Parts: sequence; C-alpha cells; structure tokens
Amino acid sequence: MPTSVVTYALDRLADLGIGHVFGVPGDYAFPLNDAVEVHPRLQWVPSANELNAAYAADGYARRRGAGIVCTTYGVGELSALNGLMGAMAERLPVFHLVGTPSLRIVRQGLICHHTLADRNYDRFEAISGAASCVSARLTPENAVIEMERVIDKALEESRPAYLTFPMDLALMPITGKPIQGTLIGTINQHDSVPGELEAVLDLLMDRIAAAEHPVVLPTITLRRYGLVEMFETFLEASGLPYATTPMDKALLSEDHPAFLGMYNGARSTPAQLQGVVEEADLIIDLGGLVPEDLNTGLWSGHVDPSRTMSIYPDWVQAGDLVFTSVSISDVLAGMTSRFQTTSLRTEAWGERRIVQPQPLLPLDGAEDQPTGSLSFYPRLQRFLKPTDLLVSDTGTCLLKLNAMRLPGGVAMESQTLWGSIGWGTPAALGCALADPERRVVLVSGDGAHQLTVQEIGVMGFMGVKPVVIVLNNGLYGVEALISETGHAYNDLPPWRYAEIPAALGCGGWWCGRASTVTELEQSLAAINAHDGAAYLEVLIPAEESQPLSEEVIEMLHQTATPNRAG
Ligand SMILES: Cc1ncc(C[n+]2csc(CCOP(=O)(O)OP(=O)(O)O)c2C)c(N)n1
Ligand SMILES: [Mg+2]
Repeated sequence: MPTSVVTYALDRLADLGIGHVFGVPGDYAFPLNDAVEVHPRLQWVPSANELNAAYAADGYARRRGAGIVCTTYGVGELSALNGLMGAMAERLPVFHLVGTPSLRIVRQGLICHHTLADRNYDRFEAISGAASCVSARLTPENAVIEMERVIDKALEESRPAYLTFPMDLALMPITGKPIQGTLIGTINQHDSVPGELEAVLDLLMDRIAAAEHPVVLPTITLRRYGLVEMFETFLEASGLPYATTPMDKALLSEDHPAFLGMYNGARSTPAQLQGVVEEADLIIDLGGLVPEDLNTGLWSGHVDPSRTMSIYPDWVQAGDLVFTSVSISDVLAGMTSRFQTTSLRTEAWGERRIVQPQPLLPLDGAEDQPTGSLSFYPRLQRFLKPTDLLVSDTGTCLLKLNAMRLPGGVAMESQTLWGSIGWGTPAALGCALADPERRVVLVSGDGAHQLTVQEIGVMGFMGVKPVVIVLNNGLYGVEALISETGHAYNDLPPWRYAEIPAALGCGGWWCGRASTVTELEQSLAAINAHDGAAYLEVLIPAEESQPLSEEVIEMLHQTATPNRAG
C-alpha cells in the first residue's frame, strides 16, 4: 500500500531516533493519532494536557536530540504554546504535529467546532507558527520535499517545527519517491568557507598563544549540536580550563579536571571565579553566551567584549571582526587538531587550576531538627549517583542547585532562560523516556509542581521510575524573595503531596514525607534501596523565603529612575 502523508511524516521523524509521541487526541487529529498507534517505531504517551505534552517533548528533545508533540486543531495546539515557546527559547527541536479540518470542510465553508464560527480556518496557524522556526502544511504533493526542508531547518536552528495535517489530505498517498532516514548527529549543521575558517583558526590560535590566563566558557549550544564529545577532546588537547554559566551547567561531569565552577557574575561559585573569568586576558565563548539576568548574577557580571572571542553556531565574533561563514563544529575540530599538532598545550590542568573546586556542602542539621534548605541540599548532593539526571524546576531550588557542585557524572536539565514553572514534572517524564539509562531525579517547588502535577499519573502509566522530590514550603517562595513576604497571592493550597502518586494510579512507588533530618536521611536511604519510582515530600520552612534587599530587587526589575550622577 502506498504510504500516506501522515505515516510518511512519522516515518521521517522516527528515522531521527524519536520513539515517543506526547499528546492529547482530538477528532481533527485522529489520522495522526491512528497512525502513531500502529507505527512500529513510535509509542503514544497519553499526556494529561497539551501544555504538559509540550514540556515533556522539550525534556525528551534535551536527551534524545528531538521530540514530538501531537495536538488537535485550535484548542489543543494553543494549549501547548507556552511549552513550545520554551523550546524555542531553550533551542530544542520539538516537532509539533497538528490535525486540522479537512480541505473539504474548508472548501465548503462549513462552520466547524474549535473555531470562532467565522469561516476563518487559518487563525491559529499564525499563532502556533510563532512558536516555531519552520512550518509546513502537508499535502500529498509536498510531503516528501517539505519533510526534508522542515527537519533540516529544525535541526539546523535547533528549534521547534510546526506541521499541520488537514484530515483528508493526511490520509492520501504521497506522491514522489520516499526518502530513507538519516540519524541525528550525522546531519551537518553548516558548511564553512575554507579560507574564512583558516582565518578564524589563525586568529584564535594567535590569541590563545598570546594569552596568559585564557578561560573557556562553553555553552549548552554544544550539546544541542551534538558537540560535547568534540569539546572534551578539545579540552584534552588544549589544556584550557573552563567554567559554565547556570544555563550551561553540567555540560560535562562537574568533576572534570578542567572545570573551574559556575560563572554567574557576583553570584559565581566559587566566589573568586568571577575575578578569574572577568580578568582573563582571553575568554573563548563556545556557542554564544546568553547574558540574561539569572545567567549573569542579575547582570552583575561583565565579560569584556574586547577580550572575548565568541563562536556562534554559524559565525564568529572577535571584537570588531566578524566571520560569517564558519561553523562551530569546524572551528572546534580545527582548534583541536592545531593543538594536537603544535606544542601550544604547555600547562596541565592542575597547574592551571586557578581556583579550587567547590567542596561538598557541609552536612548541616541534627537528627530531630526540622528539615530546611541547609539540611536538604547537602544530603541530596550525597544521594545523587553518577548516572543520575537531575531535573530542576524554576524556583528557589534552581537557584540552590545551580550553585551546588554536582557529583561526578551527574547530568542536569533546567529551564533557566524561559523559566516557566511547572515545566519540571512533565520534562522529567520526557527525560526518563528519552534517556532510560539514567535515573531521573526531579526537584520541584510545591508551587511549580501544582501546575502540572497530573503528569505523575502518566509517569506511573508509562512505567518510568523517577525520584520526585517536592519541596513543600506552602508558597511561591521565590516570589516572596523578589517581592515581599505576606502576600496572599503567594500562598498555596496545602496539598497532601505524598498521597498524590497513589491517587493518580502509580503502583509500586515508594512515597513518603520528611519533616525532620532523620526522616530525610531515612527516606533517601529507603529510596536508594527501593527498586522503583519514588516520591518524597520535604518540608521547608516558609520563613526561609525572606525578601532580598531592595537594591538586589531593583537590579532584577530595573524600575527605579536611573541616578543621573551614576
Ligand atoms: C508559568 C509561570 N507562571 C508564573 C511564574 C512566576 N513564578 C516564578 S517562580 C514562582 C514560584 C515558584 O514557587 P515554588 O515552585 O513553590 O518554589 P519555591 O520558590 O517556593 O521553592 C512563580 C509563581 C513563572 N515563572 N512561570
Ligand atoms: Mg514553594
């Protein structure tokens, strides 16, 4: 039987190594839903709602290279938008497949559900299209060529794609010759112009040779483009030290001998790292640093552009010089091979270690004391295993975890730039399905968790085995930090968190609640001894969330009239 439009599109996406489709069915999407159900390489994940589905696909794409979210026309696709815009911001190729009214409905001008009854069938395309870097309306005639264009663009930009499937066209056979698959990682991002690449490499190597204290700031872009291994080889060959910003945390194992710590302006850890980075005579920005507030210690950092060489995915900037025809993979490979063939690598990492790595957090808190941040984070740090993947939602926990050095091997995912609370729980599901080799440990504030908690039921249904840790302080704590305490709008309904997995149908989960240090230690030990998923509620005193100084709050919000003298 000839391949239908919808099956062909799924085949091409499955060729990328994607094995799951997150979504909520709907009548306009039935052709898609049916095709996923019978697809030999794809499994449907029954997301609790479309926003959760988009978050889960984002988490999946972080670990697998790409993900799929499938929604229905209007009501479904619009509900997924925040999640997809997050994937835009955080650069994740999530393919958003939407089932739309049949061409027959459109041509007859029938008024159909999920519309404004105005015979305008294209209203949502522009809205959803804004949360993607490429889009296509698939037809039998264009399916083969459009799928290649869309996949290519989504991977090149590492951003979402939006694909619509009119119900009748979706089931029609494609015309043209189907294309066989290419796996992620074998797709070249950009081609460099040889002369320009040589010029960049000459400049970079000259600057490195002339520098006494060069520092590398690698970014998450390297992971998005599958260049992490190449970066490790580069470090080995060059002997250069590196630091990461919060957005780039755990790019490599944080016990790497070349790792200096987290550069976050005046909030760097260790603290002296700010000086090391900002006074370095050469900063090699690998991938494009994002000088966002939470990524720069509330804009307290200053990386001097004249001492920085920025290597973006497809161009390079060195002060006033701009090179537009070079790809980051070629620059990285070129620098590595020059280091390997010259004697430039003179100092070993040990000698270069200008700052001492941050030690383990001290084990604060006595046995019967109530739990709090000071007792929780050191114990979490010791609980983590080298093959764990830590997922942190946005909130107080992300600020704490970003500043905490991760034990060797531990990977981490967070949404520092987009910062949409509630992302963590569905994203943890996506990560667990995409990366089954790792145990996913989710840390979420109670407020964030309340937004998307239904996905716990999907975790149980899909049989994944994460460790979910919910920090119960009864409020939107981080909001209290950056406003004032006592606002009613920061209070949360007091849920009985530890009962949630059972109510949502999760069988075989270890569930518990820790309110004292002893309970916390016993719970963490019990979770490690349990062969299955776990859910732990940890009480954190609301009083911890005291407002920051007015000065710091002003730094974040920039609302005060500037001081003319300053
Ligand atoms: C979707 C969304 N809505 C609102 C916000 C604003 N916001 C940022 S942090 C936060 C509170 C987080 O509270 P919680 O998860 O309980 O963490 P805590 O700081 O209390 O540990 C809110 C409401 C946001 N970032 N994203
Ligand atoms: Mg809270």
